[in-house]
Amino acid sequence: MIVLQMEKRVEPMRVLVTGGTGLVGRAIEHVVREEGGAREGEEWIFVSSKDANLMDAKETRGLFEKRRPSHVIHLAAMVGGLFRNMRENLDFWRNNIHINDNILQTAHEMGVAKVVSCLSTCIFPDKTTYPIDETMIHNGPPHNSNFGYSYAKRMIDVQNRAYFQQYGRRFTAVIPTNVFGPHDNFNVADGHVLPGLIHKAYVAHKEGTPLQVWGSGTPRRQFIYSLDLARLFIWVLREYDEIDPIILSVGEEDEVSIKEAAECVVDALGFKGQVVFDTTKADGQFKKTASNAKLRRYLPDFKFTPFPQAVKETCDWFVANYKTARK
Ligand code: NAP
Ligand code: GFB
Repeated sequence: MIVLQMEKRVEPMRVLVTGGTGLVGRAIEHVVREEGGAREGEEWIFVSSKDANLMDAKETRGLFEKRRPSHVIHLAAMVGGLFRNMRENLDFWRNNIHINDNILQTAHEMGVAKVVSCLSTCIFPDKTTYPIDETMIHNGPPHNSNFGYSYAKRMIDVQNRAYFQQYGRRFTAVIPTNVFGPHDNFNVADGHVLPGLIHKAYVAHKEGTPLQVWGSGTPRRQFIYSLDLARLFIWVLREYDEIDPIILSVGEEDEVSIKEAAECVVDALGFKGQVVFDTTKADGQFKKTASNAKLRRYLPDFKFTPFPQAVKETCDWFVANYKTARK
């Protein structure tokens, strides 16, 4: 474990949040703007691909020269659910490798004090013991459904260690489990399971048709509410001084089956129709149970939003923003 006891920064941070218009970025913006997540004099800048295509080194450099961040929360990525990953492994690899290398190398060249990047619990070895912890990232090949995305994400950890070893750079990463919440990608073909089920249940309710849950419903997942992740992300930026990554997830005991997650969506939307399981569709990884013991050692009292409440808030947001939601 590499722990840096650096003197805490005196002048206020100027934080660049890449991927600032996505699910996680919008949650961090909400916490910063509405929950007093920012401190006196700090500047928080939330950017999207409209500000710079981060797959392009020149555009990345231009963004950093314009914004001159002291800190970076790096979220920007090509992101998708199981089915998009199964279709586009090469693009997930290439796009994310370019984005990540441009961000880290530019942050190094521009003397950024700290970068916090984003891995995922789906990048761990497929054949593994449980619960998974931070030491196991490179212990074997990831699940075949998303090897492109997984290997690209694992390289962030390799790069973080290399920038520290060669230049002493404070580049670290968090490892969120499945995230959901307002501003999610509700596109059924490309998105993740919870926004997909919310979108499908909403349409089924309107059309009086059955809700189609893909797969057997038996796989298990730990879901973290985007607003909880955002609160933890801001703590990591301010207080976490390790180069090694940290898992940000609810506990193993909060893991639910896809069937139970679907039932939660059905309750939240008041769906009364039939629920059917399309077992011709893939199940993906059966489980990727992660331990949050390291997080608990730092933050023993952090309270996660109860899953049913988080699902209800997400459903209410989707219904209220149906016209403009990504779908
Ligand atoms: P998202 O909703 O799909 O948002 C992706 C963000 O990245 C958007 O702001 C997008 O901007 C930006 N982006 C994509 N390609 C870009 C490019 N070439 N140049 C500049 N910006 C680009 O993703 P998310 O769910 O918030 O994920 C955020 C981070 O969390 C990602 O690193 C992801 O791997 C990680 N993560 C997500 C989950 C999950 O379940 N969602 C789980 C674990 C880890 P545009 O809108 O302009 O394209
Ligand atoms: O969120 P998800 O697409 O990705 O969940 P993963 C897939 C699981 O949910 C499978 C079932 O068991 C699917 O059969 N499922 C049921 C559905 N109905 C649906 C639906 O309408 N849409 C979707 N998408 N699934 C991803 C990785 O794995 O985890 C990504 O592939 C990413 O790289 C993400 O890291 C966090 O949880 O299986």
